[in-house]
Amino acid sequence: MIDLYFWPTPNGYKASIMLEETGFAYQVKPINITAGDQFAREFLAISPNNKVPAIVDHDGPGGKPVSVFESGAILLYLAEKAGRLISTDVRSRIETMEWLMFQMGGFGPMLGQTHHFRVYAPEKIDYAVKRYTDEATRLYNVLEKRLDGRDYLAGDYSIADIATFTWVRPRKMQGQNLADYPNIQRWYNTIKVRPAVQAGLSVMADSKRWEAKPDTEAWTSMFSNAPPSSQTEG
Ligand SMILES: N[C@@H](CCC(=O)N[C@@H](CS)C(=O)NCC(=O)O)C(=O)O
Repeated sequence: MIDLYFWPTPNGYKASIMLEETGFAYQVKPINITAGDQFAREFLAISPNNKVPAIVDHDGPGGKPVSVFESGAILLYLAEKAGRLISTDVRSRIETMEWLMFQMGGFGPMLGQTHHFRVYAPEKIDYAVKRYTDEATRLYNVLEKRLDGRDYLAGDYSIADIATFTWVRPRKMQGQNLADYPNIQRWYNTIKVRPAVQAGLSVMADSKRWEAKPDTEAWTSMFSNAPPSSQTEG
């Protein structure tokens, strides 16, 4: 059994989709990042950067429990455990790693900042909105070019596609429209209808918060690097 420490966000969905794709038994442990759960001592012992997702695999290496934080590390761990969604051929594997790292180091973090300055920032800073919207457009163009004449980012459907797909979903928050990117649109529509993707996206669907304007407590919890006062009082 795998415990999935989760909240329904783009990074969280990478892990839920991957667990559905691989078919490992898992149970969801909600970490409400809008209420400060990510700062709880027990969660920090598993995820020291106070972020979801994280997993605990009770049947880890040697049959002993192991915890994994960082969505890219979780994808790699589960792909290796399952022997699926990453190639064993060295050259194909390098390509999967390249596009996974592109997502982890650029596509995700930059788009996260785009969300922040376009949607969540308490004041509108035109420079930041333009800077990050332009960067989002640049990254989408990199993706569009890569998908020209290719079904997936690196050979067959892989963890690189899962990681990137979940960040294309909130594209409206990034000022992006798939009509401008025909290759991304084709790729996105193919992945979207996979039963495991649909199942992964339905985990905690009722608690979806990332497209809404957070209230003051949620904003404090997510963006001030400290739990909201309701978690610290008493
Ligand atoms: N690099 C990390 C980023 C994870 C991340 O940013 N998680 C967000 C939700 S998408 C979070 O937990 N935020 C809570 C916080 O920063 O306090 C990963 O890919 O796992």
